[in-house]
Amino acid sequence: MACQERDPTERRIAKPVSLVAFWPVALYLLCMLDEIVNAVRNCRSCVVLTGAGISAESGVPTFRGSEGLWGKFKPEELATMAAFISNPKIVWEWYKWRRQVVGEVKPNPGHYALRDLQQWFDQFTLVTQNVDGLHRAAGSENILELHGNIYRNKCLDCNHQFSEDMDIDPDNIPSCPHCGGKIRPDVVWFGEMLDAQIINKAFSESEQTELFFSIGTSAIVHPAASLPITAKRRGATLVEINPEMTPLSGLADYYVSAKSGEFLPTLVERLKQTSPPG
Ligand code: BV8
Ligand code: ZN
Repeated sequence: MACQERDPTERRIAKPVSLVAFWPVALYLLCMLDEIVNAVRNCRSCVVLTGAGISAESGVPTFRGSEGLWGKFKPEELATMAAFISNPKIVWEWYKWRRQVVGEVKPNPGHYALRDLQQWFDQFTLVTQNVDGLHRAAGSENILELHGNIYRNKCLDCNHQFSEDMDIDPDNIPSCPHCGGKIRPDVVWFGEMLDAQIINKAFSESEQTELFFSIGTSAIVHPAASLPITAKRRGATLVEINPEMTPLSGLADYYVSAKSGEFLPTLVERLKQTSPPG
């Protein structure tokens, strides 16, 4: 369902540059910014999908960036049941390393801007692929964590949930007191189904939303990558924010090649200037 006032056939692309050297492009970016401000003002509902990119400026390695590798392993190789069955020690060492990294960082201005953006909408849903918990730490509400949360633990066999402050020793992985199964991180591994309630909610919101932001995701991992496509097919205005183009960029009404920690605060600032919420 599209917002008023936007010509659906028109697609706009903006590249941030230093204002001095390329004022025409900067002007272009400002126009783009104002059009996105208009879209926000004319829409009552919004879904935001985030990926590792929104946490990059907090110091959390992305998956596909060069720093996404852990030792010689690709995330897709470690974040699987097969890897855990064949080598639970190395998988737990990876998750302990990531818990430590995430435990030492703070949300960045991109996370806080999304917390604030919520107030311009009657219906706002924040859907994240990230397991780092930084959206919640920034104070966002109504978050759908599609792929789980790195701090939580559960039993491999009976799915019993265990408290977050369980300290796991990869050399001596604790067993479930209920069924004896091994304790694993409560995240969704490749090849595993997502929580039906969470993914169904994400799709139903994406089917009804007027505005959809895809932020800091390479838009490759499914079913998450299908959410913006579903929204666009239902007539929503699609905005993508990513310094690099993705398979989604061709479909976006507005592709903003920018860092989320820089563009989102600018957007919220502009909204505060032009149309205070409420
Ligand atoms: C499933 C939790 C049923 C664990 C994760 C259809 C087609 C093809 C394949 C499939 C398909 N359906 C299912 C599959 C298989 C698979 C899949 O999609 N594979 C991919 C690799 C093709 N999907 C699954 O297995 C899913 N389960 O479908 O079950 C089923 C099962 C079997 C077969 C059929 C159906 C489960 C997927 C969830 C896996 N778990 N994470 C953990 O974290 O340890 S996925 C994990 O990787 C993340 O959660 C995230 O989803 C993904 C990484 O993607 P991004 O977050 O986008 O990060 P990435 O590094 O790739 O990109 C970062 C982007 O940010 C870049 O574009 C960069 O330019 C940008 N950026 C950088 N800096 C900034 C920035 N942007 C803005 N600002 C900045 N400063
Ligand atoms: Zn158990």
